[in-house]
Amino acid sequence: MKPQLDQDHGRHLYREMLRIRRFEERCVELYSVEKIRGFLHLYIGEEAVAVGVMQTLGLEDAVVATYREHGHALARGVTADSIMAEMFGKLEGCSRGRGGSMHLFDARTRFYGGNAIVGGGLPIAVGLALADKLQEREHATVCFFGEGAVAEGEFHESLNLAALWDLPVLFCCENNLYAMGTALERSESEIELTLKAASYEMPAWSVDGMDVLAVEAAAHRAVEAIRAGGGPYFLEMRTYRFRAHSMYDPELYRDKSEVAAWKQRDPLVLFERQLREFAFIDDAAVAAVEAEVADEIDAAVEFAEAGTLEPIEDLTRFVYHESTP
Ligand SMILES: Cc1ncc(C[n+]2csc(CCOP(=O)(O)OP(=O)(O)O)c2C)c(N)n1
Repeated sequence: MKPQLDQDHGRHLYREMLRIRRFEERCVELYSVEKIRGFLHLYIGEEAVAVGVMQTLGLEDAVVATYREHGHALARGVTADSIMAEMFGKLEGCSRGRGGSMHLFDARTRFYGGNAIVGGGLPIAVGLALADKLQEREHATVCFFGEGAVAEGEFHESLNLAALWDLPVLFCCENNLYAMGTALERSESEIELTLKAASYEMPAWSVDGMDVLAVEAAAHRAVEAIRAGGGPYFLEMRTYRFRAHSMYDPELYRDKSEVAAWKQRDPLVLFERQLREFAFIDDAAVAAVEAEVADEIDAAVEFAEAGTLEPIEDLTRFVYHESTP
């Protein structure tokens, strides 16, 4: 973490969070007119986590995420064009239109999904980190997953092997309190997630996931230690999703008042307030970022609209391995 936040970096963080927020708001509109179909899990409310963590990574590091991954992909540098085209199921999408919202993938930025299986990304992250370690590359792998994944065997197997083999991986648990409609305390006997990680002998701490600077500072500390050969780290990001689990969810498991209380801690609003206090932004600067982000998203939608659907002859392509250049 930089000792002092400077204006450029502050504006960059704000802009990155805003890109995710506005991108997903547009996705909701496009979903309602059936331009985007299938599942759509929104990250709105959790933007500070992906943006804060991503600041600590270099291009050679790897990222693994879940099905709620539009924000991670955008913050990682996958272009809005290729993500939107993927949402539309177009060939120009980052997964060739075959993955859709839950399976964004981009080898160029070492973004290894977009994984629809709860907990499924953890063993992938361990494998990537193992490959880096065996090939003596000083890279880190960051794995994002929800707190619902801690109930899966893959969580325990992955943490165990990562610790046993001292692998360079950051387990980043996005604890938004609910796995679909199930509150953490209804599925776990131990709800202090850092204790679970500590039981595998790895450093673990909890972070305010609504505060982008706190996230960045914690991730920076962990990633530096990982790069220095410190083995795996675990961070619990305490966050909240403002929207439904997916597009259809009556949200009977939580009170409206709880949602409203968390919205008081909206990461974008909190950070904007902070930036204004530091005199790093003003109304004109906010308007300029909004306009810039709106242009980027308009262009992405145009790009996706103009994209191509996969020809029917390609239906059975990639069923078996096929090399890509
Ligand atoms: C192995 C597996 N079991 C069940 C599901 C169905 N499912 C999809 S999302 C979800 C909830 C996961 O919650 P969490 O891991 O906390 O992530 P969040 O959605 O809160 O980001 C479940 C149970 C699945 N996709 N994979």
